[in-house]
Order: sequence, then structure tokens, then C-alpha cells
Amino acid sequence: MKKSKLLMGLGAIAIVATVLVAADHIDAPGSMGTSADIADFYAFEPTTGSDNTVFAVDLQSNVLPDLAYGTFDENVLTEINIDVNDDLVEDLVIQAIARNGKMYFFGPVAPSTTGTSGSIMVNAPLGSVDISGATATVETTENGVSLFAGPRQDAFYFDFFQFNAVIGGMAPEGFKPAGDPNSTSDDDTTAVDTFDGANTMSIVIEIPNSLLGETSAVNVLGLPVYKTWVTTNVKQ
Ligand SMILES: [Ca+2]
Ligand SMILES: [Ca+2]
Repeated sequence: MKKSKLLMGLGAIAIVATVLVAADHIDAPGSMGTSADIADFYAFEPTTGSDNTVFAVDLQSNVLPDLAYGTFDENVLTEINIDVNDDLVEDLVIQAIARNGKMYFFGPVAPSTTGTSGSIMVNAPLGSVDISGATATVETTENGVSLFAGPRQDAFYFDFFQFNAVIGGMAPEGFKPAGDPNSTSDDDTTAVDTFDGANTMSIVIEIPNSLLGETSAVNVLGLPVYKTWVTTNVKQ
């Protein structure tokens, strides 16, 4: 009963959606400052040989640490696209949308639209996680999927100001990037992480591979992989 109410409530906002072509860290002016702005996307095995896959979507960079959890835009549908037959067209999607203090997840299922023709919400509830509080909450569904949504430290390590100085030919004499293996300087502390202390709004899913099925897509080493990318879709 609870599930069908959820579906009706969410179905009403799912009619039209448009893909915004987003770029790395505030490179897409049309979505800047909203959780439609994709900062980074990671997909990986949580541990070597694990039968799970983790998808981590970082949205809206430079979010101040004090901001509360419930700051995801409710008119943004985040979609993780997964290609399993190597034609670079998504065969499965996992979707997430915020509503009334929760992040609702759907899928993985075949989508009714693919590519840049927009996204329509799928009718396959996966679970939800609370985003109304001030502490991290992880929910694990009956079929072993773990869900998280909320602010996280931006994993992107970058000295933005020195980058601009180097590009502009204005880098200070002797400047060496921290950790540079070619550095001969004893002072490895010249570089700073401009994004230290800034958050992104993260959506993270750890899912058993059995729910994604077999894949015939391969990487450059010939190993089977899920080919995956993320889109954000703003209700029009
Ligand atoms: Ca495909
Ligand atoms: Ca899609």
C-alpha cells in the first residue's frame, strides 16, 4: 500500500524530462548551483573480487559543509545508464529522485527511452533513504542493495589557483605540485587542494552484480565490464 502511494505521487512529476548535457565541476552554466550539475561519476568494485558494483554520483560541487542533507532539487531525476552489450546504448537504468526528505531509487530495469531523447521514470521501486536529517544514513534493501544520498567531501583533488597560474605562465618560481614524483623540492606543500572542505551532493548505490546480469561489454583488456554513465534530467 505504501509503495503504490509512493508511485502515484512520483508518477505525477514524471511526464516530461529533458537531458541537460552536463560537464565536470561547474562547466555547465545551465545547471550550475543545482543538483543537476554533475561533478564526478565513479563506478568500481568495492573490494577486489567482490560480486558487487558501486556507483557514486557527485552532484553540485562546492557545497558548504554546513548545508543540510535535504538540499537535493526535487525536480532533478538522476539516471545511471548501464550498457551490457557493448553498443553504448543503455540497457538498464537506475534512477534517483528526491521527494519530501527522502531519496527514492528505481531499477535496475530497461528504460523506455534511451540516448539523448530524455528520461522517463521507470516503474520499478528499489528503495529509499532518508535525507532529512544531519547524519549519514545508509539503507540496505531486502535484495542486498545499499543506498546513500547526502553531502560528502569532494574527492576531486585539484589546486585550481595554481592550475590557472601555470596555464597563464604565472606560476611562482620553484612551484612543484604536491606528490609530483619528478619534484626535487623538499617543500611538497606548495600545492593546496582548492576543494578541501567543500562537499558535493552524493548519490551512492552498492548493488549485487546478479541484479545487473551478465555483460558482454569488454574493456581494453578484454575483461567484461558494465559501461556506465550518468545523466541528470530536469523536469520541464
Ligand atoms: Ca546496450
Ligand atoms: Ca538514459
